[in-house]
Amino acid sequence: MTTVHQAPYDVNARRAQFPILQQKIHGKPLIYLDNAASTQKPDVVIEKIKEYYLQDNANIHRGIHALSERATSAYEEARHIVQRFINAKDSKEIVFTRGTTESINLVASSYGRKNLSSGDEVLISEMEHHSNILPWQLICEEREAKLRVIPIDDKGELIMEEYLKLLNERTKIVAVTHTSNSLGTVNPVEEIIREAKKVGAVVLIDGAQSTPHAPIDVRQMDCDFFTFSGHKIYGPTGVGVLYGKYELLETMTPYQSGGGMITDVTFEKSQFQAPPERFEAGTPNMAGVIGLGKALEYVEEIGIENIAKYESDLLEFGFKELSKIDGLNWVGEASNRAGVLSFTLENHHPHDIAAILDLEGIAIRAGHHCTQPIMDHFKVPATIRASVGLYTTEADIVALASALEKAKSILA
Ligand code: C6P
Repeated sequence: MTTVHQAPYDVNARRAQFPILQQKIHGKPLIYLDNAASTQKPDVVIEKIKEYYLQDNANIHRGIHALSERATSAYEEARHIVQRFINAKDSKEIVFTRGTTESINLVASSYGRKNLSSGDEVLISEMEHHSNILPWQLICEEREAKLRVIPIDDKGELIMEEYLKLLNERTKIVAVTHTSNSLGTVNPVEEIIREAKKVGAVVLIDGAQSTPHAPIDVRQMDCDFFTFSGHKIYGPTGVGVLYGKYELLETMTPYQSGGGMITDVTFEKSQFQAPPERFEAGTPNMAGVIGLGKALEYVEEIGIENIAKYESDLLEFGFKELSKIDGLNWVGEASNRAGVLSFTLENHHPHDIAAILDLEGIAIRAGHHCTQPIMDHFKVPATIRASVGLYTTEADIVALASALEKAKSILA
């Protein structure tokens, strides 16, 4: 469980813990508003990784020597931290992967291949990241199952009546994002899961964009699988998490095979370890996992509820400030939002705006954000997306608004 601190949120103290933020870009102080793509790392995470390489580096689960034992125990400790962070029942339900993309591919490939057959249906939504579309598209094609899509409305919310209509006894898997990376929409996942259970479907929640912004409780949610990426929650790149209910993980065959995931190998037949090791073939990203554990401890220390409250006020402020800009059209106006401000500016391509903002020291993302179906829905090629983190300030938003005005006048 996370700790709640009642002290006022001191964003400047937080900023001071992120060395990368202290630099200038094109002679201007860096304003980093691309957190949905990847967050910056606090010094404690950088130090933890450095300390690992300076003192403990060795392969885990293999060596009978001090370094290997220290590395193994730090790696397994990180698994416990993740378990606590998302309130899983058991640390054996935590599989380390390369990130959300690999976690979803693992489930599609391992659970999907075994449990889907001709005529079955997999249900995703129109607001999914490509990482939560393509693995299902591929496995449905292979298993002759049907991929069905929950539509969204023009506010960027799931149309829940359509969802209920799509659910039926052929629905075997429902895979939806908790929070949209392009729209900021926070989906009613508990209701989605409750309804899916009524038809006996298992549910995967893509938590890439929710985990950094809100408390996660997989037991309360009652999802079967939950995925997130380390680099989006102040941890290192190349590491992520797949949570799966143990009784499901246990039935699944390996996603990859190799060292570290077997109990016995002969040329005739091999036996695999129980989860989570069954799904962690080869030498894992030890430094990454240990760094991720430290990042989650850092977030716990601040209190994820405090971060959520701070960011939610900041987003409200952002919506008000940016709405004053003539020609700005919001893309995504759901009543429950987190993390991102996504919009277009009439007559200007998002890429031109991004290039001018960069000259002002402001990093945002312009593009389709790996969600082309959302762009199709809103009939835009791309959006301008500013995404916040625990170190974003109101001053950053004010600077963004004035840089957008400047960009408009340069391009006019
Ligand atoms: N979205 C963004 O700028 P990986 O790349 O595996 O860490 O995460 C993939 C992914 C899956 N689901 C959602 C909802 C996501 O937002 C992302 C990554 C980044 O929006 C990079 S495209």
